[in-house]
Amino acid sequence: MVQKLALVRRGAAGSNFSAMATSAASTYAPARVEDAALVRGRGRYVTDVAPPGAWFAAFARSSHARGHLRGVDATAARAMPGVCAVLTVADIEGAVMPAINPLLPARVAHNVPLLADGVVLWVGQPVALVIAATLAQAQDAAEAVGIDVEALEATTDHGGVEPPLLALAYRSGSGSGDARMSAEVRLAQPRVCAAPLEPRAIVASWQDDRLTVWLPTQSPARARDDIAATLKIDRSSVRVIAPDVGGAFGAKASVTPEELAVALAARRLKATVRWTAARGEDFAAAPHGRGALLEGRLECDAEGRFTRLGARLRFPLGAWLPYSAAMPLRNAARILPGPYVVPAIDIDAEAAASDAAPMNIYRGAGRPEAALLMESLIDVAARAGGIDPVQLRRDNLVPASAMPWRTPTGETLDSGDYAVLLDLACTRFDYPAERAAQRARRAQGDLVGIGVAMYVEPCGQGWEWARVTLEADGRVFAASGAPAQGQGHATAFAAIVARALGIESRQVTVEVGDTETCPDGIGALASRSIAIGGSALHAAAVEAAARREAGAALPITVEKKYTAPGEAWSAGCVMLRLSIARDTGVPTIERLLWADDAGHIFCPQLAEGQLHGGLAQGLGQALMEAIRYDQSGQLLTGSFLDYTLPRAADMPDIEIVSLTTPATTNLLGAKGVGEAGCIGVPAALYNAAADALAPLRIVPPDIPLTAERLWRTIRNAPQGDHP
Ligand code: SMO
Repeated sequence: MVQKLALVRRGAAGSNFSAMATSAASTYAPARVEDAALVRGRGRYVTDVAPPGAWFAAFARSSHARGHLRGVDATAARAMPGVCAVLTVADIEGAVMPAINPLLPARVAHNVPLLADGVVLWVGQPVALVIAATLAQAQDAAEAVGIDVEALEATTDHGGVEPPLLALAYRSGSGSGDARMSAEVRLAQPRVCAAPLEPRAIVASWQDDRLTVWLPTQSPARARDDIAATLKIDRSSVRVIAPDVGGAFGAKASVTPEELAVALAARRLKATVRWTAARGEDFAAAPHGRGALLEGRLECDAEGRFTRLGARLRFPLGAWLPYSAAMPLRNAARILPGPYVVPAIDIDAEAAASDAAPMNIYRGAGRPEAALLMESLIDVAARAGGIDPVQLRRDNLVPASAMPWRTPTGETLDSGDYAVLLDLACTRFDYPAERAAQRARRAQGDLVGIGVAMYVEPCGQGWEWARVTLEADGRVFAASGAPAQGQGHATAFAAIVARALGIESRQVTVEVGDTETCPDGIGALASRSIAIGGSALHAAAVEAAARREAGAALPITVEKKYTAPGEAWSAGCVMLRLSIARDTGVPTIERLLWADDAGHIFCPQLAEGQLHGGLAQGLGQALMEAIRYDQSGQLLTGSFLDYTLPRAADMPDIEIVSLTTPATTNLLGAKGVGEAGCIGVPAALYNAAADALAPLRIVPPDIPLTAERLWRTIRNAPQGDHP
């Protein structure tokens, strides 16, 4: 059961948007328009668009994490039925993976080829690409490719062998040196996989010296540019289409070697080639997320004010760098102080390669790491100082009157009222009563904890393009460079344009996901689609309306680029009650209250859906999910038999209350909402587990807090206070 989203409005003095914010949400709150097709199996995904006669691709992959590649023998494979071609590194024209986001230059170049060249770098690395008439023929031939490897010792994540490829440091202020309380925390997070319903896939078609690519990507424009650069052709010769996309979560933000190799094969054969990853191929070779080692120290003065935050964040990178590989590190370091006043910081973040699958952004992308470390530090400090953890937070929040707030890492929090957010959560959760009930249950021996976590969520920066067309017959077309992967952009974008034009949402047709018919775009990532993509649409629609008023003849087309002057910072507070069964270790979320401020919300139903989805993934990470490698770099979790995803029955009741402080950094007052559940929920769950175990004087194991790990921890409690 899910409680309806409750809206609490706050006026925002100084926001251009505050006048609009009071009237819009209820008027423009249409039901999702995309669901009728998607929930009836009538979606059109990349694998559905493959034309008859397309060739099938399959990959022969490395079964070693590191080794000399002494030879690849494709003779037998080439002779097998239906086989059209077998490509090895000799056939890919020296193509290497594209450069990474220049926001964070790597210290060394990483010229990782599309197919293994002389060395193998991780288990699952593509070594040869087989093209055949049927999928079975391609797979059979891929198995017949002889891969001769002299195995070498593998470097695991945090193995301490590889020097950091990326490093960041933030230092500012000076610690007062008279810390009354201090807390230290060291937490390890496992790698996780994004596990979208639709795995990676591509259809690449070469015709008349042009390449058309269907790809479930979050960034069609960048995929086009990366494919063009890899194939050394002009980007005007490449069209990328993202049709319906079955989830992405960051793992589809960057192109991967398989996709580029298939595109290259299509050109080489002057044909259409299709590939859909098996689930196991995504486990082994799609980008993973998280995996960081987090260490921190928080110091407070005699009044319980934070005086200094020190941290060392170490991220694994795997064997090659996707475009956004450095983002988790950058985000975790820059937002670590969260919604709090921290006078002095000393933060080091670094990332090193390992002989494992690549790392990339995954829903939250560094924000969950920051929240987990900061929020657990606050709870440890509160416990050490005998202060209520809510009170300690309240005493250190950035006051609303100080907005916009310059953080010690140089970020600018544009808006927010964190004290109101915390009080709202306390009131709705009935925090004092929950504490009283907890005391009573503890007296009876129950292991029950209350977890609190606050978070901030920057929603990305930069620009998006939009195009709005008013047709003579009354139809309106709205096109954006930000595609959709299930979020409901067709619904939300239509609502934004309809409001600006004073028409009904259903009069607006939204077009996204095609580099030929849509304007340029950065893409759907970093919780930026409504704030930035939506603002671009709003601006284009407003100008179209003005031209219509001024008497311009229809049709009218306005194409506009919107650049956000800064990031919009959403925030939230999660409070939950978690019990842990003493005899089995099974954790149960008994209650979860969540106050979230996503700024102005256009479609409450969509925002709520985003919060629920993020919560499911945050819960999965905190309680269940873990990618495991052994010491030799073999992947131990190659299927859903070994890797636990949360299911519907694992979801708790969710009470959501929404606060609105409109963003000041975009035209809509909107903030991010899609990643929030991954940010606040794991930190609150960890803190709840720590609170539950505190009477035993033990700390929780690292996440995931599985029943087994909790049970072992309870069994090993020093004082023997267990059955
Ligand atoms: S992890 Mo998101 O797709 O920026």
